[in-house]
Amino acid sequence: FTATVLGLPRIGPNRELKRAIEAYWAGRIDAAALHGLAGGLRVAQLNAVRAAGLDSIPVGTFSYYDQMLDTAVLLGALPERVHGIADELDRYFAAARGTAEVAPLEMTKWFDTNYHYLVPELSAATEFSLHPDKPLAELEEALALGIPARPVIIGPITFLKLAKSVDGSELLDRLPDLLPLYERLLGLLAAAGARWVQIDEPALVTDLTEAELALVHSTYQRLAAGSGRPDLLVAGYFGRLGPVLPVLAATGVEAIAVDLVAGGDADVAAAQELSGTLLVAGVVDGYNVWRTDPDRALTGLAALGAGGAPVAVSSSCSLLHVPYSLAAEPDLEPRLRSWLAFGAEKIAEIRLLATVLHEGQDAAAEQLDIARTAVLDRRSDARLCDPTVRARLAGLDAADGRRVPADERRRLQQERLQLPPLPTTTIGSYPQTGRIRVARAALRRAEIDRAEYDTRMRAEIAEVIALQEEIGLDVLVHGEPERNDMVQYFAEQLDGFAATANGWVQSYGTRCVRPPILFGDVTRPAAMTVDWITYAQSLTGKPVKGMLTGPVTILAWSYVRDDQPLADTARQIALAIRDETVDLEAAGIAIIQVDEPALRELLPLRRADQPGYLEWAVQAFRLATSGVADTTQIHTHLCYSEFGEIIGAIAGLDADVTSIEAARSHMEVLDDLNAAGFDLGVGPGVYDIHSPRVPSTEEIGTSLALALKAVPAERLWVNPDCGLKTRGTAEATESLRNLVAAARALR
Ligand code: THG
Ligand code: ZN
Repeated sequence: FTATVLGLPRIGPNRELKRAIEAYWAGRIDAAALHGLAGGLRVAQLNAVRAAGLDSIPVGTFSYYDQMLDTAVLLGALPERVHGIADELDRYFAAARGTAEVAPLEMTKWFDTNYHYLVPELSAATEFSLHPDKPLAELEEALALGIPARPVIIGPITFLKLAKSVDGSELLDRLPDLLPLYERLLGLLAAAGARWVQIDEPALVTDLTEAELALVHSTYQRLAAGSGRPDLLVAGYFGRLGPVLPVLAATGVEAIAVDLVAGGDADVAAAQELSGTLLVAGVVDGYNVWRTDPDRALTGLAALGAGGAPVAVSSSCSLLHVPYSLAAEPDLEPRLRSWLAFGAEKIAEIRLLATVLHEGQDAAAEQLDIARTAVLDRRSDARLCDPTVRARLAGLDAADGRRVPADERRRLQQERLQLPPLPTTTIGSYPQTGRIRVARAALRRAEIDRAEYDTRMRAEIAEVIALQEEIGLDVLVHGEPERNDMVQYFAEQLDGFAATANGWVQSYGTRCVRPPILFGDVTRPAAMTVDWITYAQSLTGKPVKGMLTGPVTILAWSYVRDDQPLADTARQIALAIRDETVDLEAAGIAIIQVDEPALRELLPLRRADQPGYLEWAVQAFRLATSGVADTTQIHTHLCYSEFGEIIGAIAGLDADVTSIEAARSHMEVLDDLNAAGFDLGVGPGVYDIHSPRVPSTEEIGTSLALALKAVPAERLWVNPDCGLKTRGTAEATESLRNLVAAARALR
């Protein structure tokens, strides 16, 4: 084949699948209706993709929730606790999101993307068994339409490396038990009519030991040796394959997908040694929204195949990570729009590049010309280079990221704030009430004006402030009723960002986000949060925290520009946040929180690349937070992660107080922080807000006592694990009452 993509989006062009699944959960539609809608979406998509000219089309990247969960089902590896649920679909959703009786699988980040997968739980005792109904059915569905279908499955090495070992056993030791199942599956798919099967092995772009490399070799040699199998395409993506590329090529697999976007040209030299393997060249970025520069792509394609290997044109990774189509964005500013390619447009780019590669430039001269013009036009737009920001950044020196030593700040801040020992606070958001959603919808439909909306949000803030005073918290928040998404909210107010109307991508399960597009130099035309925070502060004598999102998180949750280093973009955002902290301070706000929940997320996959990232990420945070006086207290909040690899960076942030997810790890993170020399204020989350259960005062007291073994009282804060946005008001209130009671008892 000559033109393909590694995977397709699945939520539906208008999030139809999300809505149908949520309707099924709510009991509003039955399983047959859900299956019918899902099948309709798949068939429409397959026909559209074929019409766009791809000659090999991935099937099986559709999912009701997540592809790792699908693989666990395929291999008979759902946890024992859901086995009792008789209905297959309900069992699947129970593993995904839990029920009143059973806990769900954990969820974590899919490599360095903003997608989250469900983590299979495996042990030495897991008995694997093959359940191939889904891949077979989706293959048959596509073949019946005459689609050149290529089933996609997650490979055994990635599956085992990404699963969690519940008994501490080495999961790669289970390869010999899995491989016969993969062999059988390949045979079944071939017998059902699959010419090709794609085996996804993104784990192969991470650092592998020699022993793991040897496993890659033996695994794929074995799968390639089977008879009655389809041709095999092994796909590594999100980075360079490095030493894996020659190893894979020597196994006899027919094709290897190489990511020329995230991996750059790192794999090109090794690819030039090959002549008998089809190289599926990921030259169209599957994780970003920019139109592909055709000349760069063609250069990459030519270099890759220079050794004589056949080359097919592809996306760098699955199109899961980009919105369906620009067709749903008629109102985007036309100039910006001309620089973009979403899913459908990327498929057209791939078709174009494959045509030019095989038939020459004359075969598509007009389209090539349009693409070139757009790429040049983007480079020439003045919004991509704001001399004022550039000059300001050039004029910074190391002192701009530094504050006086932490214990001196602590003394000055305590003098000003007069907080009790073990101060209590919350992370920022309060439950998003029905009233808030109604008001937001009414504003969108222009049923109310901005002034009325602001009045209603102020009423919410007043209520949240009164509630916190009544509960007896020490440091208050305004509750963030006016914010949709903590990144989108700032992107809407900063120059250099554009928002989409319908650019939804799956974050996990049925949850979607609409990442803003960061296209130009970032500037802050006006203060963004000062009115809301000062209003909240006017209602109380207690300190109200200013609430901002940090530069790294804004980057991680946006589509970022690819024409300059991420570090440079981060510093521009940092300056905008810095200006906001200075304005908040001038308005009398004594505590400002700058959240960086995504600090871990952008961590490069390979160790060699990690120190460089952590260096600029920490510098950006310090630039954002060091413009205030020593008497102003900077807080940050981190969540969603294992902090192991970034613990040193957390200390490097130099925030006066860090609130951090800790409840589920039983405060272990505090020992790690101590080991890294961390001596600042810390608020380990004392209960898990992801669960609707109300923690008792005793339970919170026990957590606090545990925390006090690791952290002296003068540095310890008391707070929940994360924001309260997703909780109900009643349970949040009761939990916070217990939290305050536990802190008071300990004082
Ligand atoms: N914002 C952005 N990215 C994120 C998060 C975020 N990535 C990581 C993490 N948080 C993902 N978590 C969520 C949690 C909830 C939702 C999405 C991602 C969610 N979405 C609504 C839905 O799909 O129904 C849509 C929200 C809306 O209408 O704006 O609930 O916080 N950028
Ligand atoms: Zn959090």
